[in-house]
This record gives sequence, structure tokens and C-alpha cells, in this order.
Amino acid sequence: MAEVELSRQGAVLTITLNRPDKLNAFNRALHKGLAGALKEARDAEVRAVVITGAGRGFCAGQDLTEFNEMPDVGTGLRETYHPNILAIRALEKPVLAAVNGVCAGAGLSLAVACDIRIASDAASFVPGFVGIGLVPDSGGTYFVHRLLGASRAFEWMSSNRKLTAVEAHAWGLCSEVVGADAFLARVAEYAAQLAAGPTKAIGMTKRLFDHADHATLEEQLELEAQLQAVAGRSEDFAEGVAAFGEKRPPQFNGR
Ligand code: T3D
Repeated sequence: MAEVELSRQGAVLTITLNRPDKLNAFNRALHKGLAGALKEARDAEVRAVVITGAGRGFCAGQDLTEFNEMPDVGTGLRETYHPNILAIRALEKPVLAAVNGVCAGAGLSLAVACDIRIASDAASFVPGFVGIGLVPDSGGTYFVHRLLGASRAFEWMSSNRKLTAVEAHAWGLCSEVVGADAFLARVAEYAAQLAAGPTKAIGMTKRLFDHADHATLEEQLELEAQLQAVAGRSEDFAEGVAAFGEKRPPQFNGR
């Protein structure tokens, strides 16, 4: 059984974490499989990526029965979690976390590192780390405080309170909650819509928002100008303007 399964539907690559008996908790093999999948996601033919979990979990974070696989916790994080989190941010295309079930610890960090989260109403969100005496890692502090604000982020991450999908939505942690029966269809629809977009412009929008987190206004204006010059030379921009003039929907090709 592969710890990570890949499937393609047109320009959508779906990455399924596949250790359902352990709620898809991370071990070395899962990290390796995810790293390979994120490499495949760089293929220009892939224009949207979905990350989800097999069975009733999204991901329960570090496999607590396999801690001792790691030389030490810090080294383990640097060797395994960090490259995958950075690879998600480096992908110049949208990455959708389809949170099908419980999402805890570094599984939560993985979800919040993605660009968009939609949740099944069967999903829940659990800080996890504090429950076993650890600090949030794998980007959990970086992304959660941006999504929730420092005060709520600290209160939540230091409480280990389990949030339902509906609560997570109310907090802005996910953008949509879908009934479990309709979840797969909605994920497919959303991903296909993302994949049909002007991928280059969407990818550069992602880069701009990441840059805005640490840039001055002057630096941000400059990067916007540079990337707009690139977007302005794209086939999708030509198509977008032509379609507007011809009063028809654009057919973007991602180039
Ligand atoms: O060294 C380093 O790299 C440090 C990195 C740390 C990163 C981290 O992620 S630290 C945080 C680790 N994660 C957790 O602490 C979460 C532990 N799990 C839970 O708190 C609960 O399982 C959940 C809240 C996620 C779900 O609860 P529930 O009641 O829905 O399910 P359950 O019955 O607890 O779990 C179902 C099975 O999955 C169960 O196995 P069993 O009894 O049926 O054979 C359980 O042991 C297993 N499972 C759940 N989480 C993990 C796990 N097995 C290994 N590792 C897990 N993290």
C-alpha cells in the first residue's frame, strides 16, 4: 500500500495521504511520498493541486508511535516537514486542502500551508501539539496567526480545543463547509474551476500575497509591477481581453 496516492483528473492532481488506520499520521514514508507528489505537482500540465486524506481523517500530525525514527525532533522537522511545507508555498499554482476529516498537529499545519481549505462537515480541527507538551511546528504558528490573528491563534493553539468544521468556517480557518455526502463532488468542481483559471496569474498572485507578509509598501508595489509585466505578456491575458471584447467566457490555457 502506498502511503501517498496520486491521481489526475485533467489538469487537477489529487494527492491522497493514505494511512487511514492512523488517521494519515506522518511517518517517514508518508513524508517521502508527499515530497514525490509535490515534485509531480510542478509539472506544467498540472494547474491545480488537491491534498486530502483517505478514510475518516485528513491527517493527525506526527505518528506518535514513530517519534523514535527521528534523530532528534528539530532535525526530523528540518529533514521532513520543512521541505514539504516550503514546496507547497513554492508551487505557482493553487493548492486546495480538502479537509475530509480530523486534522490535528502537523496535519493542521499542512492544511493551513495550503492556499484554500474546504472542509467536510465531518471534519474537525485540533491543535494537537499542546496536548502532548510540544509547540506548534511545521509552519503552524506562521500560518495560523495570519489566518486568525495573534490573539485568537494563541488562545486556540494553547488550548487544544477541537473545532468543528462549522466553527472553523466561522473563524475563517476554512472558506467553505460541505455536507459529507456532497464533499467529493464539490472538491472536484472547485478544483476543476481552479484548474481552468489563468494559472500563471493565479500563481503570481500567490507569490505576491506571500511577499506582502514581510514587505514594505514600496517593495510590494515594485513586485506587483514586475509580475504584472509578466502577466501582461501571457497568452491568458490576451485571451482574457479578447473574450471580454467578444462577450464570451475566456478559455485560459495557463500560459
Ligand atoms: O518529531 C517530530 O517530528 C515532532 C513533530 C510533531 C508534529 C506533530 O504533529 S505533534 C502532534 C501529533 N498529533 C497528535 O498529538 C494528535 C493525536 N491524536 C489525537 O489527538 C486524536 O487521535 C485525534 C483528535 C486526531 C482524533 O481523535 P478520534 O477520537 O477521532 O480518533 P482516535 O480514536 O483517537 O484515533 C483513531 C486511530 O488513529 C487510533 O488507533 P486505534 O486505537 O484505532 O488503533 C489512534 O491511536 C490513531 N492515531 C490518531 N492519531 C495518531 C494515531 N496514531 C499515531 N499517531 C497519531 N498522531
